Amino acid sequence: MKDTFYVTTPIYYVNGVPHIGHAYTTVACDVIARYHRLRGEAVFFLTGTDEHSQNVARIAEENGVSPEEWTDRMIPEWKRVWERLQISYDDFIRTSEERHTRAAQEFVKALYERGDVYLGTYEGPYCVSCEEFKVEAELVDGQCPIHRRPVEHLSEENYFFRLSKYQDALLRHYEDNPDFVVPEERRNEMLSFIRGGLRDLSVSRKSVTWGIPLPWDPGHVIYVWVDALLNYVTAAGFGLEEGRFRSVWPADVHVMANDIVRFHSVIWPAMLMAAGVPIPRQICVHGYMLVGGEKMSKTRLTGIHPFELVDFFGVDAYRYYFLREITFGRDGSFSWESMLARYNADLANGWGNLASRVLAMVDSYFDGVVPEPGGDGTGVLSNLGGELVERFDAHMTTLRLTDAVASLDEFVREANRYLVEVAPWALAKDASRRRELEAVLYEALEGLRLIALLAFPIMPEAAGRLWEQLGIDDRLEDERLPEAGRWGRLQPGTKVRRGDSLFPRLES
Ligand code: ME8
Repeated sequence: MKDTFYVTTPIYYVNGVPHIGHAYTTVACDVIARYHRLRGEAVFFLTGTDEHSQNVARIAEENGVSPEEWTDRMIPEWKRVWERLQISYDDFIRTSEERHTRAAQEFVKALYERGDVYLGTYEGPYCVSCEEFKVEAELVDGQCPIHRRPVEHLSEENYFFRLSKYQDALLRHYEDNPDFVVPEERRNEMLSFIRGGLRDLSVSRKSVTWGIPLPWDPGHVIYVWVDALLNYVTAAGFGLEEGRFRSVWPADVHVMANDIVRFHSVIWPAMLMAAGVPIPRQICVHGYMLVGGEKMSKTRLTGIHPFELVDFFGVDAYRYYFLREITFGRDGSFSWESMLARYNADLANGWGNLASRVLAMVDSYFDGVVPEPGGDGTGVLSNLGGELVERFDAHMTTLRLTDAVASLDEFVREANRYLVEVAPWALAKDASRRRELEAVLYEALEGLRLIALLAFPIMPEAAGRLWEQLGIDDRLEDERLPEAGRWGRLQPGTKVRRGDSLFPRLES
């Protein structure tokens, strides 16, 4: 029985190193995975690499090594970036691994045996950068509209998948599952694409040798996109570990940018239908990271390496910035200026300042010991905190990641405003108002506890440091919602530990 929340990134081509576009998807998936763990769910978070691409074969050749050597050399580069960005993937699949190649062969063989794969000839344009069969009408001046590079003209024997046969079944699936593709604009695009009529799809290449051979006709290799999509089932144990496969599949959400949504929301579900395997629950599409108004890309050498930013801003700010600044689902640009401005305004002045002023007051007014809460339980922050936990959960579970992050940031602002309003520093001067002072600082500390808890999926290191400063014995990674989200769990008498500022101000 399915009992595991399963989230995936695309598996990336390893013809280069990651840029902030790849990291955007991967960080988003990590936040989703971490949040579901916080809710106490079993989670399977998968990422990996797509290795059988002609682009990989070419760059290997240019560098005078075999594709295998090239990919072996690139994998540590990718893993190094994910490690530094605190990506908590549960598995990293490489399509060159035997567990993948064997199960992928099983899958295509099943389609062949069911009569959904037949031999034919493909004639037409092909973009190697997209690894995609194109139609003439899509081309701009004979070039791929996405990569602005000349296409190849292929004429070769291919095996075809009867994609056209699944047109009606796909339309029905979209109707029965209105949230299958989000956001809605993307769903509508895919619906009109399907309604426009589906052509059968080449699923093998004869003139290519870098790939997985077709089991019944090893003169062909599996078309790289079919090979790649299958990673989502092969990593879940398809064909090899049936018990595990049943507990994990179908995937809850495949996350990606708009460039590859057609593969995921048309071809992939049709392949699964043909094989009699359940369809993933959701395809979630985010926008492009733009450079000079165009999609940042490896091919066009406009990629920025994540470390260029992490070295200056730190990992937490990096993760926070992109989710907060670029509305999840929309295109957006990065700039140093906006990142610096947001860092200082939100994180240094907002989050960092809240934590340091509250902890400093607890230190000086209560010797660093968490005071007793107010008796009436009607504090401003306790009400807001309850709402926050609910709102945050609703946003996260519907993948409105920017709204989730923004709601937390808004709570930080409210907390800072509250402190200015009640002015505990003034209360502290009046001995008769000691009880009020206690209640206010308890509210503020408990607010900080909620902030650390909900920020944990987004900024794991900073949240951990804040948690430690609050002096809570239980480990943050062991906390579970909804219990941990209830107001008032911070124990009076706990000794806080003032530490370094969470987000020191940065100058350009
Ligand atoms: O397409 N903005 O791999 P890929 C936002 N191997 N996201 C971006 C981006 C940008 N400028 N550039 C890349 C492939 N991405 C296939 C996938 S999956 C079965 C096979 C992210 O290395 C985004 O998630 O070209 C996009 O969909 C993906 O990287 C494409 O990665």
